[in-house]
Amino acid sequence: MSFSIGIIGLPNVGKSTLFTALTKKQVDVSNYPFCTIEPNVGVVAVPDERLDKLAKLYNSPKAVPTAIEFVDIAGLVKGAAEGEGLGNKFLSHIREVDAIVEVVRDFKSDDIIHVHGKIDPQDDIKTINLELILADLETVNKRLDNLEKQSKGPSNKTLLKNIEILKQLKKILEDEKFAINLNVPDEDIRFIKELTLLTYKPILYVYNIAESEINKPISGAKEPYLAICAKLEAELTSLSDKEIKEYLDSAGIKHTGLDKLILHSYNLLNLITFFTAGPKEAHAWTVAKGTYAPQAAGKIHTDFEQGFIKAEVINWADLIKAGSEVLAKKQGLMRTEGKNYQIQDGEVVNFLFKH
Ligand SMILES: Nc1nc2c(ncn2[C@@H]2O[C@H](COP(=O)(O)OP(=O)(O)OP(=O)(O)O)[C@@H](O)[C@H]2O)c(=O)[nH]1
Ligand SMILES: [Mg+2]
Repeated sequence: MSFSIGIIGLPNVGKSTLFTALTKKQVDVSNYPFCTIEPNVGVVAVPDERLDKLAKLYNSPKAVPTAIEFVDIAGLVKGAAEGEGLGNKFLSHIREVDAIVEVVRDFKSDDIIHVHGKIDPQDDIKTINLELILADLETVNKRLDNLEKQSKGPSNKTLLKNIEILKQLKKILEDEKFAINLNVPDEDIRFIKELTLLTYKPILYVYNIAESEINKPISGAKEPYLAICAKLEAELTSLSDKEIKEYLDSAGIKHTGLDKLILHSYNLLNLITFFTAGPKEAHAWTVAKGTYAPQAAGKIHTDFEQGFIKAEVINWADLIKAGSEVLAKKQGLMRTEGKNYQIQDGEVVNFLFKH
């Protein structure tokens, strides 16, 4: 299983330009057996300097980064929720992703048509977000109808509670707010997640700006956001690593816009990264926050989960500071944890299991 980010926005705003730039950073997919490879899906490595440092420490010839999928979704137009443009088909593509990157155009060009005839990113965001809200409202109304019919039968506590949640969601959406704004106890989140609402997904706004505007703050931008020049990023991907480094140094920045986009997107998903490292390879793995040690082991191999005995765990920075695993053990920095331990972000783990 890998996590996916859908790139959405009005037509002609630079989604495919960004996507194509991202696909230049495609990982070697043979390391990621569960990835779906379709033309509009790009599997991209998540840059992580912790992994690079661990690979160095262990002299691992290979470093396998964790990866996320980006999905290039066709442009959305006003009225999509009623089937305008590619309409529902396109909305169903968004339903399948774990988080959304919403691209808005903030660059001027007489050659490239803007569907609304003017450059107004805030207004574009309103248009798109309203379509997402309307699509969700339809989902909620359908489900509500359905459950209300069922509630005419023998009464059932869960059913009544779910109807109540749907009514609250309906109210929020009718106020043109996102479903994510609804506060419910943890136990009810599952029901809401099953509805696969578009406005319950984490979202990042990407302002596609002109190259000349880079480093200028955007006033009134919708949070959380990132400003990127898609065209420049696309050009950068054809440079060598050395040339990119020179460019970054001369511009006085640490990461390319594309790397920032990948990192921000990864962070949106609320995941953690843990590492395994040895003489063959250093490997970064992704799991949801709160994952227990055996399930984290299962991410590597199902046998690891079934035969799980214990895990030796150390924070990556402590390990680097100690200088080696042996020295870390001597200093008592490596802990042994059992099946009720939740793996934390940045930990290096040795799983011990019986065959
Ligand atoms: N000047 C400039 N042009 C850009 C930039 N980003 C994209 N473009 C141009 O805008 C046009 C549309 O870009 P695409 O990436 O195809 O847009 P899209 O959002 O995928 O469009 P649809 O797939 O039709 O929804 C292309 O001609 C791009 O070269 C930019 O940052 N600056
Ligand atoms: Mg496109």
